Amino acid sequence: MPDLTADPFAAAAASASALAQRTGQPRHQIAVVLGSGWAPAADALGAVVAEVPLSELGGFPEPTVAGHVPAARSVSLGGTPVLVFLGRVHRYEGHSAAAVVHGVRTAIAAGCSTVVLTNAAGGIRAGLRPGQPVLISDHLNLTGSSPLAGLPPDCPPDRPVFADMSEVYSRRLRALARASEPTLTEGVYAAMLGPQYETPAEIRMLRAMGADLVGMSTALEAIAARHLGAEVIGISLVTNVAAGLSEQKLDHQDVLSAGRGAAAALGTLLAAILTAILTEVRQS
Ligand code: 8IG
Repeated sequence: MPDLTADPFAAAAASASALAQRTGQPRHQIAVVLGSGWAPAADALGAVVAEVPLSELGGFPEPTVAGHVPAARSVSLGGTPVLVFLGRVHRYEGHSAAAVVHGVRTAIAAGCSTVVLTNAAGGIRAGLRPGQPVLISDHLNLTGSSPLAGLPPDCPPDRPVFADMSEVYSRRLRALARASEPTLTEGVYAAMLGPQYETPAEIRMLRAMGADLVGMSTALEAIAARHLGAEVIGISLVTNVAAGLSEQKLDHQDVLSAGRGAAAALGTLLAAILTAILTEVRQS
Protein backbone atom coordinates (compact mmCIF):
# COMPACT_ATOMS: atom_id res chain seq x y z
CA MET A 1 0.00 0.00 0.00
CA PRO A 2 1.59 3.30 -1.08
CA ASP A 3 2.02 5.88 1.67
CA LEU A 4 -0.65 8.60 1.85
CA THR A 5 1.91 11.35 2.42
CA ALA A 6 4.56 10.21 -0.05
CA ASP A 7 2.10 9.73 -2.92
CA PRO A 8 -1.60 10.25 -2.11
CA PHE A 9 -2.58 9.56 -5.73
CA ALA A 10 -0.85 6.17 -5.83
CA ALA A 11 -2.60 5.41 -2.52
CA ALA A 12 -5.95 6.44 -4.05
CA ALA A 13 -5.32 4.26 -7.11
CA ALA A 14 -4.56 1.29 -4.84
CA SER A 15 -7.75 1.91 -2.81
CA ALA A 16 -9.76 2.23 -6.04
CA SER A 17 -8.41 -1.09 -7.25
CA ALA A 18 -9.32 -2.76 -3.93
CA LEU A 19 -12.78 -1.18 -4.23
CA ALA A 20 -13.28 -2.60 -7.73
CA GLN A 21 -12.24 -6.01 -6.50
CA ARG A 22 -14.48 -6.03 -3.43
CA THR A 23 -17.58 -4.51 -5.07
CA GLY A 24 -17.25 -6.36 -8.39
CA GLN A 25 -17.73 -2.96 -10.08
CA PRO A 26 -14.74 -2.04 -12.28
CA ARG A 27 -15.80 1.67 -12.36
CA HIS A 28 -18.13 4.03 -10.56
CA GLN A 29 -19.59 7.16 -12.12
CA ILE A 30 -20.77 9.40 -9.28
CA ALA A 31 -19.50 9.63 -5.72
CA VAL A 32 -21.65 10.76 -2.79
CA VAL A 33 -20.25 11.65 0.63
CA LEU A 34 -22.90 11.56 3.36
CA GLY A 35 -22.33 13.98 6.22
CA SER A 36 -23.85 14.09 9.70
CA GLY A 37 -27.56 13.44 9.59
CA TRP A 38 -27.47 12.26 5.97
CA ALA A 39 -26.80 8.53 6.56
CA PRO A 40 -30.50 7.51 6.39
CA ALA A 41 -30.60 9.05 2.88
CA ALA A 42 -28.31 6.24 1.68
CA ASP A 43 -31.19 3.80 1.29
CA ALA A 44 -32.97 6.08 -1.18
CA LEU A 45 -30.02 6.14 -3.58
CA GLY A 46 -30.52 2.81 -5.29
CA ALA A 47 -30.24 -0.94 -4.89
CA VAL A 48 -27.24 -2.00 -2.78
CA VAL A 49 -24.71 -3.90 -4.87
CA ALA A 50 -22.02 -4.21 -2.19
CA GLU A 51 -20.85 -2.58 1.03
CA VAL A 52 -17.17 -2.53 1.95
CA PRO A 53 -15.64 -1.42 5.26
CA LEU A 54 -13.14 1.36 4.54
CA SER A 55 -10.55 -0.53 6.59
CA GLU A 56 -10.39 -3.07 3.74
CA LEU A 57 -9.50 -0.44 1.14
CA GLY A 58 -6.27 0.92 2.64
CA GLY A 59 -5.34 4.53 3.30
CA PHE A 60 -8.42 5.32 5.40
CA PRO A 61 -7.93 6.17 9.08
CA GLU A 62 -8.97 3.59 11.65
CA PRO A 63 -12.42 4.34 13.12
CA THR A 64 -12.27 6.15 16.46
CA VAL A 65 -15.87 5.55 17.57
CA ALA A 66 -16.53 2.01 18.81
CA GLY A 67 -19.31 0.14 17.01
CA HIS A 68 -19.35 2.49 14.06
CA VAL A 69 -17.76 0.95 10.99
CA PRO A 70 -17.23 3.48 8.23
CA ALA A 71 -18.04 1.94 4.87
CA ALA A 72 -18.38 2.61 1.18
CA ARG A 73 -21.48 1.33 -0.52
CA SER A 74 -21.81 0.59 -4.19
CA VAL A 75 -25.37 1.18 -5.38
CA SER A 76 -27.05 0.91 -8.73
CA LEU A 77 -29.18 3.94 -9.57
CA GLY A 78 -31.12 2.93 -12.65
CA GLY A 79 -28.13 0.86 -13.75
CA THR A 80 -25.47 3.49 -13.05
CA PRO A 81 -22.83 2.54 -10.46
CA VAL A 82 -22.82 5.14 -7.68
CA LEU A 83 -20.27 5.08 -4.85
CA VAL A 84 -21.65 6.24 -1.50
CA PHE A 85 -19.42 6.99 1.48
CA LEU A 86 -21.53 6.48 4.61
CA GLY A 87 -19.61 9.10 6.57
CA ARG A 88 -16.33 11.01 6.51
CA VAL A 89 -13.42 11.99 8.71
CA HIS A 90 -12.52 15.52 9.74
CA ARG A 91 -9.42 17.61 10.42
CA TYR A 92 -10.70 18.21 13.97
CA GLU A 93 -10.34 14.48 14.70
CA GLY A 94 -6.62 14.95 14.20
CA HIS A 95 -6.51 13.56 10.66
CA SER A 96 -4.32 15.13 7.97
CA ALA A 97 -5.84 16.94 5.00
CA ALA A 98 -4.60 13.99 2.88
CA ALA A 99 -6.59 11.54 5.03
CA VAL A 100 -9.68 13.77 4.90
CA VAL A 101 -9.71 13.78 1.08
CA HIS A 102 -8.60 10.17 0.52
CA GLY A 103 -12.19 9.05 -0.15
CA VAL A 104 -12.73 11.68 -2.83
CA ARG A 105 -9.38 10.89 -4.48
CA THR A 106 -10.22 7.17 -4.37
CA ALA A 107 -13.63 7.81 -5.94
CA ILE A 108 -12.08 9.81 -8.77
CA ALA A 109 -9.46 7.09 -9.32
CA ALA A 110 -12.42 4.66 -9.46
CA GLY A 111 -13.89 6.62 -12.38
CA CYS A 112 -16.17 9.15 -10.70
CA SER A 113 -16.34 12.42 -12.65
CA THR A 114 -18.99 13.91 -10.35
CA VAL A 115 -18.67 14.31 -6.58
CA VAL A 116 -21.68 15.09 -4.40
CA LEU A 117 -20.69 16.40 -0.96
CA THR A 118 -23.26 16.66 1.84
CA ASN A 119 -22.93 17.99 5.38
CA ALA A 120 -24.76 19.40 8.34
CA ALA A 121 -24.20 23.08 9.02
CA GLY A 122 -25.16 26.04 11.12
CA GLY A 123 -27.29 28.67 9.44
CA ILE A 124 -25.92 32.23 9.47
CA ARG A 125 -28.09 34.00 6.89
CA ALA A 126 -31.39 35.23 8.28
CA GLY A 127 -34.28 32.98 7.33
CA LEU A 128 -32.35 29.70 7.16
CA ARG A 129 -34.15 27.27 9.44
CA PRO A 130 -33.18 23.89 10.95
CA GLY A 131 -34.20 21.03 8.66
CA GLN A 132 -33.67 23.07 5.49
CA PRO A 133 -31.30 21.81 2.74
CA VAL A 134 -29.20 24.51 1.04
CA LEU A 135 -27.18 24.19 -2.16
CA ILE A 136 -23.59 25.34 -1.62
CA SER A 137 -22.76 28.09 -4.13
CA ASP A 138 -19.17 28.66 -2.98
CA HIS A 139 -17.00 28.28 0.10
CA LEU A 140 -14.61 30.07 2.41
CA ASN A 141 -11.84 27.66 3.39
CA LEU A 142 -10.98 28.91 6.87
CA THR A 143 -9.53 25.61 8.10
CA GLY A 144 -5.96 26.83 7.66
CA SER A 145 -5.13 23.79 5.58
CA SER A 146 -5.22 22.51 2.03
CA PRO A 147 -5.06 19.00 0.57
CA LEU A 148 -2.75 20.46 -2.12
CA ALA A 149 -0.11 21.69 0.35
CA GLY A 150 3.00 19.55 0.46
CA LEU A 151 2.26 17.48 -2.64
CA PRO A 152 5.45 16.16 -4.22
CA PRO A 153 6.38 18.05 -7.44
CA ASP A 154 4.55 16.76 -10.53
CA CYS A 155 2.28 14.63 -8.39
CA PRO A 156 0.04 13.99 -10.17
CA PRO A 157 1.46 15.11 -13.54
CA ASP A 158 -0.39 17.91 -15.38
CA ARG A 159 -2.34 18.99 -12.30
CA PRO A 160 -1.17 22.39 -11.06
CA VAL A 161 -1.07 22.76 -7.28
CA PHE A 162 -2.03 26.39 -7.95
CA ALA A 163 -5.44 25.01 -8.86
CA ASP A 164 -8.19 27.25 -10.22
CA MET A 165 -11.01 27.66 -7.68
CA SER A 166 -13.19 30.12 -9.60
CA GLU A 167 -16.05 27.62 -9.90
CA VAL A 168 -15.68 24.92 -7.26
CA TYR A 169 -19.40 24.11 -7.10
CA SER A 170 -20.54 23.54 -10.67
CA ARG A 171 -23.02 26.10 -12.02
CA ARG A 172 -24.31 23.45 -14.39
CA LEU A 173 -25.00 20.90 -11.65
CA ARG A 174 -26.53 23.55 -9.37
CA ALA A 175 -28.92 24.54 -12.15
CA LEU A 176 -29.90 20.88 -12.61
CA ALA A 177 -30.47 20.51 -8.86
CA ARG A 178 -32.61 23.67 -8.69
CA ALA A 179 -34.60 22.54 -11.71
CA SER A 180 -35.40 19.26 -9.96
CA GLU A 181 -36.10 20.98 -6.62
CA PRO A 182 -37.17 24.61 -7.22
CA THR A 183 -37.44 25.42 -3.51
CA LEU A 184 -33.67 24.93 -2.98
CA THR A 185 -31.87 28.11 -2.00
CA GLU A 186 -28.11 28.62 -2.31
CA GLY A 187 -25.51 29.82 0.16
CA VAL A 188 -21.80 30.32 0.81
CA TYR A 189 -20.33 27.71 3.19
CA ALA A 190 -17.60 28.71 5.65
CA ALA A 191 -15.40 25.75 6.62
CA MET A 192 -13.92 26.05 10.12
CA LEU A 193 -11.42 23.68 11.75
CA GLY A 194 -13.62 23.06 14.81
CA PRO A 195 -14.43 21.02 16.78
CA GLN A 196 -15.80 23.80 18.98
CA TYR A 197 -18.71 25.78 17.63
CA GLU A 198 -18.23 29.51 17.00
CA THR A 199 -18.48 32.38 19.40
CA PRO A 200 -21.11 35.02 18.58
CA ALA A 201 -18.24 37.36 17.55
CA GLU A 202 -16.94 34.73 15.13
CA ILE A 203 -20.39 34.36 13.61
CA ARG A 204 -20.60 38.16 13.13
CA MET A 205 -17.17 37.98 11.45
CA LEU A 206 -18.27 35.13 9.16
CA ARG A 207 -21.46 36.95 8.22
CA ALA A 208 -19.46 40.07 7.36
CA MET A 209 -17.19 37.87 5.21
CA GLY A 210 -20.15 36.68 3.18
CA ALA A 211 -20.87 33.31 4.77
CA ASP A 212 -24.42 31.97 4.88
CA LEU A 213 -23.57 28.58 6.39
CA VAL A 214 -20.87 27.32 8.73
CA GLY A 215 -19.49 23.83 9.27
CA MET A 216 -16.36 21.74 9.70
CA SER A 217 -16.06 19.73 6.49
CA THR A 218 -16.55 19.71 2.72
CA ALA A 219 -14.18 22.49 1.59
CA LEU A 220 -11.03 20.34 1.55
CA GLU A 221 -12.81 17.53 -0.29
CA ALA A 222 -14.18 20.01 -2.82
CA ILE A 223 -10.68 21.45 -3.38
CA ALA A 224 -9.22 17.96 -3.90
CA ALA A 225 -12.00 17.02 -6.33
CA ARG A 226 -11.61 20.21 -8.40
CA HIS A 227 -7.83 19.77 -8.46
CA LEU A 228 -8.44 16.43 -10.22
CA GLY A 229 -11.01 17.91 -12.60
CA ALA A 230 -14.18 16.35 -11.16
CA GLU A 231 -17.42 18.34 -11.10
CA VAL A 232 -18.64 19.09 -7.58
CA ILE A 233 -22.01 19.76 -6.03
CA GLY A 234 -22.51 20.42 -2.31
CA ILE A 235 -25.60 20.39 -0.13
CA SER A 236 -25.80 21.49 3.50
CA LEU A 237 -28.55 20.47 5.85
CA VAL A 238 -29.09 23.37 8.24
CA THR A 239 -29.42 21.79 11.68
CA ASN A 240 -29.01 24.82 13.92
CA VAL A 241 -29.03 28.58 13.86
CA ALA A 242 -25.42 29.75 14.33
CA ALA A 243 -24.16 30.95 17.72
CA GLY A 244 -25.50 34.22 19.04
CA LEU A 245 -28.30 34.40 16.45
CA SER A 246 -30.80 32.72 18.74
CA GLU A 247 -31.34 32.45 22.48
CA GLN A 248 -30.34 28.80 22.44
CA LYS A 249 -26.95 27.30 23.26
CA LEU A 250 -25.53 24.90 20.66
CA ASP A 251 -25.81 21.25 21.57
CA HIS A 252 -24.61 18.34 19.44
CA GLN A 253 -27.68 16.26 20.41
CA ASP A 254 -30.07 18.99 19.18
CA VAL A 255 -28.06 19.13 15.98
CA LEU A 256 -28.43 15.37 15.52
CA SER A 257 -32.15 15.34 16.21
CA ALA A 258 -32.78 18.14 13.68
CA GLY A 259 -30.99 15.90 11.19
CA ARG A 260 -33.16 12.90 12.02
CA GLY A 261 -36.34 14.88 11.41
CA ALA A 262 -35.20 15.76 7.89
CA ALA A 263 -33.71 12.37 6.95
CA ALA A 264 -36.50 11.00 4.76
CA ALA A 265 -36.81 14.22 2.76
CA LEU A 266 -33.03 14.27 2.24
CA GLY A 267 -33.07 10.82 0.62
CA THR A 268 -35.77 11.92 -1.80
CA LEU A 269 -33.93 15.16 -2.57
CA LEU A 270 -30.58 13.45 -3.14
CA ALA A 271 -32.09 10.73 -5.36
CA ALA A 272 -33.86 13.40 -7.44
CA ILE A 273 -30.63 15.39 -7.88
CA LEU A 274 -28.60 12.29 -8.81
CA THR A 275 -31.26 11.23 -11.31
CA ALA A 276 -31.28 14.71 -12.87
CA ILE A 277 -27.48 14.62 -13.19
CA LEU A 278 -27.47 11.12 -14.71
CA THR A 279 -30.28 11.93 -17.14
CA GLU A 280 -28.26 14.87 -18.38
CA VAL A 281 -25.16 12.67 -18.76
CA ARG A 282 -27.08 10.13 -20.84
CA GLN A 283 -28.59 12.74 -23.13
CA SER A 284 -25.28 14.47 -23.87
I1 8IG B 1 -24.38 20.66 12.31
O1 8IG B 1 -22.95 26.05 14.02
C1 8IG B 1 -23.18 22.13 12.58
N1 8IG B 1 -21.89 22.04 12.27
N2 8IG B 1 -18.61 25.26 12.81
N3 8IG B 1 -20.81 25.67 13.43
C2 8IG B 1 -19.86 24.84 12.90
N4 8IG B 1 -20.12 23.62 12.50
C3 8IG B 1 -21.38 23.20 12.61
C4 8IG B 1 -22.41 23.99 13.13
C5 8IG B 1 -22.10 25.30 13.55
N5 8IG B 1 -23.53 23.29 13.10
